[in-house]
Amino acid sequence: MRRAIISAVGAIVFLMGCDEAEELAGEDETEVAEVAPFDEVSGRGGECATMYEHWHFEGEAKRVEAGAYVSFIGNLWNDVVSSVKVRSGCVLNVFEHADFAGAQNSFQGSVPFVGEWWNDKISAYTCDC
Ligand SMILES: [Ca+2]
Repeated sequence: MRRAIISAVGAIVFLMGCDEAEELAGEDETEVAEVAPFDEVSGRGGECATMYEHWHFEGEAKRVEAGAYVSFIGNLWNDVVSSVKVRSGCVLNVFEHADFAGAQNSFQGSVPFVGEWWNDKISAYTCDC
């Protein structure tokens, strides 16, 4: 009888250990980045920039190819962009309205916030390296 009790306690301790391990595993980030980060050293990938839904490069990400000439960003992304990362040596030109109309601005480097005025306004863009 005593042996059975000891075994039961041992099993409970073992199970608690498993739960703890599962909890730790559950803390892993499950989000998978849709856009590979720039390789600043090799400059590989042909990316010119990445645009983000939220400031500080959060939310959905949209990859911009070098040489992009996009007169309309698309319904999903229209008036959405809040931060951008532009590859070293490249320039992202943005426009307030479709067909490169309205206000115009250029971004270089890492821009954690495009600014109060440009926030959720970009509708067209070009990107050159
Ligand atoms: Ca707009």
